[in-house]
Amino acid sequence: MTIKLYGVAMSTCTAKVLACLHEYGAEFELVPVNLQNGEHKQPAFLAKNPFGQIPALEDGDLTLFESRAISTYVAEKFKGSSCDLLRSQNPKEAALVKTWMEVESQQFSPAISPIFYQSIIVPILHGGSPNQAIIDESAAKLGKVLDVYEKKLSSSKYLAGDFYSLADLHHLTYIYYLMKTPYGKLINERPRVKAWWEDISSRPAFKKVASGLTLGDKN
Ligand code: GS8
Repeated sequence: MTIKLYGVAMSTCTAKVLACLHEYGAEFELVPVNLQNGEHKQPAFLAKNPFGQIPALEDGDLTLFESRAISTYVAEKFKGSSCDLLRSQNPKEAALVKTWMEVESQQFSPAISPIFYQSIIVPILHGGSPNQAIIDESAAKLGKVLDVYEKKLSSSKYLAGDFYSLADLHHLTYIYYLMKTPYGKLINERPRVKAWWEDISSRPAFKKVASGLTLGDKN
């Protein structure tokens, strides 16, 4: 039975899972959810994610939500085929992957998501003006997180070691959108972070996804 991913290609969280599915060459169907008409708040979708947010995944009788948990499931399910983004054969590497996945979720994401929301979502979807105070505070926080990354990336090519992992992959979609804003300088002014970004964003699996990340593009 084909995996069904419910979401939209331009959403950061959906695209994160799409990048993971493409890394494994997994067969799946992307089932669009109409956020404009509130489909994600209707009972049929709430049965998949009671918090009413995309993405959700169905694999046979399994229903999952939370993009990081979904991508972890995908990586577990398909491991051993072409790649192993969780490094499950090596407990130490696997622990480092989990550590940096937590860093993405607990440090990086809370700092970058308000910049994304204020710079891209507020003007486009709500027709409003970005709150510069929120952006400035978040940019300062993100800069501190990226200073840690800059140091880490001087001792290894990727975050968890000298191998691409789910920890790196989870950063892709937010940074992709950040690079469309003036705050892309936070990446560009840190040479190792910049080189890491250029490397991870050039992977064929992500290129397939990046073309769908169209929020903020001029029509
Ligand atoms: C966040 C999901 C989320 O914010 C995850 O899956 O990682 N921690 C969760 N989804 C947003 C779209 S962001 O791509 C969403 O569904 N927004 C609509 C809403 O909240 O009503």
